[in-house]
Amino acid sequence: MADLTLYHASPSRSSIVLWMLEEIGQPYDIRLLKLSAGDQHKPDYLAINPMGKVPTLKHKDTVITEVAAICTYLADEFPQAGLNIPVGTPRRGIYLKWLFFGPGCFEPAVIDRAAPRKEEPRRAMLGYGDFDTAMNVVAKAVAKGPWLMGEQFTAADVVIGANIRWGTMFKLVPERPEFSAYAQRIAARPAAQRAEAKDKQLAG
Ligand SMILES: N[C@@H](CCC(=O)N[C@@H](CS)C(=O)NCC(=O)O)C(=O)O
Repeated sequence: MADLTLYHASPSRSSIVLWMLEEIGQPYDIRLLKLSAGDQHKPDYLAINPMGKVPTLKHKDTVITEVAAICTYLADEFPQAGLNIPVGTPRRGIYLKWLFFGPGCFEPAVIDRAAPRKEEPRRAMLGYGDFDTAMNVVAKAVAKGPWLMGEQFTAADVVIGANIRWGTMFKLVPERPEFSAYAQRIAARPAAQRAEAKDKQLAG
């Protein structure tokens, strides 16, 4: 039994952690949940993730939920993979900004676009401001490349990159050359390819 166990539904947001685990290169086990069967609301699963959501990651006795928190944790816990910016490095501030921008701004902007509210809230009330600004900020950040932090691929690219990839696939993220070039760079990563192949196999 591996020290790391991913509670996963295939494909879903837990696929982002599957990719992250492939980037980390440590052995892991998968516990597959079927969302359509309501596995995520069963008492044994709610005991580890009371939100009734995937992913959940167990590392020895530590249980972590929330995609971005899991990716941050893994990058810090296994620094030999080179996916974090360590504490004490000024650039860590920018790295953390992107890790929070994913679930805090980019994803809510995309989800609100996909399922619009009856009444548009005031811009000041929305953490992401407005859709176009959120998209522009990320497009500018990935334009130079190859990665958000420059030459170093980090956990922030897993979080933001996954959002761009699925958002583009479902036509929720605008088609922009910056996004497609970045998505292509991600698609060329062996770890992303391994995760995708594994996910397809699991879904089947
Ligand atoms: N904020 C959570 C979101 C997780 C989430 O919404 N997961 C979806 C799958 S994509 C889920 O478990 N849905 C099942 C349900 O809500 O019943 C995270 O970032 O981990």
